[in-house]
Amino acid sequence: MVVLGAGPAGLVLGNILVDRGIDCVVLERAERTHVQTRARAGFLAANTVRILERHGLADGLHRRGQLHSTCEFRTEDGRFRLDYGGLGQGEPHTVYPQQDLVTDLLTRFLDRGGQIRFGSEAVAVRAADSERPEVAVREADGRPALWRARYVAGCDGRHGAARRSLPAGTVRHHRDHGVTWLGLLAEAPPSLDAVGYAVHERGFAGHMARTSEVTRYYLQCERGTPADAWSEERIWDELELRMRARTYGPLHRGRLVQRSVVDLESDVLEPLRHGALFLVGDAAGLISPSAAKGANLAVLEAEVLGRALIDDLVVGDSKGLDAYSARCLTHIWRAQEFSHWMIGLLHGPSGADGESLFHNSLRRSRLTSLRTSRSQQDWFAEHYVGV
Ligand code: RFL
Repeated sequence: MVVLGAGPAGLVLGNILVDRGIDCVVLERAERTHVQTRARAGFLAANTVRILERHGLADGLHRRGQLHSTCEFRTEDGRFRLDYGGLGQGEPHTVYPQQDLVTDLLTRFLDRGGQIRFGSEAVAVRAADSERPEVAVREADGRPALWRARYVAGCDGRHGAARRSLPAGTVRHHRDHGVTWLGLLAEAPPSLDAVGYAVHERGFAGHMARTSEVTRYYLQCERGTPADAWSEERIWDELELRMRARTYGPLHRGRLVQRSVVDLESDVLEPLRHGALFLVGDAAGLISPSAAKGANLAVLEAEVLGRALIDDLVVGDSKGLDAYSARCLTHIWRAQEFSHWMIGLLHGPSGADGESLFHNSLRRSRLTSLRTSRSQQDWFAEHYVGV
């Protein structure tokens, strides 16, 4: 088995396979330190935690992760909180930085005897109609190599080789939501004990705890804004303005240690299987970070594929592999639908024309429903924490 990419998808899959004695190599383009320090996600759904527990991969998150179950909306109509951990299915998030999870998964994979080659970049995958699939690789020293395996898992993200190697006729559903966020990581403790969503006429601002010393913030900006366009002071001033710090209290400021520009985009590829090649995680579909679903879907899909591969390779039952694409697409589309709904909840056009006014009034009405309707709150909680 060849797995492309050592992100959450590739490493969960690799762990599930080596744990059952299936020969598996992970090819990773980047160096180990890069993989272990890349800060991205942080909110793990309850089902993600259960999957990781089932495969003996949850020790670190239980030791160092924090349960999180409240979000706060700040809008032109005031603020309200939802204790979503007590609504819907009654499940909290576990906040655990993605780079810590990846480090745990990597350590466990190597302990279990898994093989990983850092600095090995997959260049092309020939698996769609081949009996003996091949992965062409550029090794760390620049030399070409060829890996052959029964199956290939494309867990190499949105810019990986798996996506580039798909046969003509693969369908790509795509949406550019027309919204851009500046993603920020601050060396500062969280400023509120909740996920903060600020809806403001100047644009969205978000606050998400990562650890007791690190907080992620998002600031909606114009499309095309370079990551370094704003000074730190301007960013903090703008965050405080949109989060209405004068009314609700100042933010804990700190050094901004990471900035990235995120154009909110979603896509889903269909099908997720092409002969012996399976797409998993961001390689299968990209989901905007508005509802924090990407890493959770990656873990879920890795488990679905891992179990199906075990059935096929150990017991000779290929039904799970045949059903992989349809099964995952059902989960992916539910997450996409909620994520899309969140984008509509948190952003509105800035103009004063009739269409913008109409859209913003709908958004306010949606927030009012969320504030006042118990059934709407249960629906929100179930989809917010669920994958
Ligand atoms: P990854 O994590 O991108 O890993 C892919 C790996 O493949 C390697 N690679 C290759 N290796 C070999 N050959 C090639 N040709 C290769 N090309 C690439 C890469 O180096 C990398 O190591 O994909 P994976 O495993 O599918 O995991 C997906 C998640 O990382 C992603 O969905 C999340 O980070 C999304 N996301 C969030 N998801 C959540 O569930 N909760 C969150 O709170 C959350 N916050 C976020 C996020 C994504 C963000 N970014 C990227 C915009 C916050 C941010 C800012």
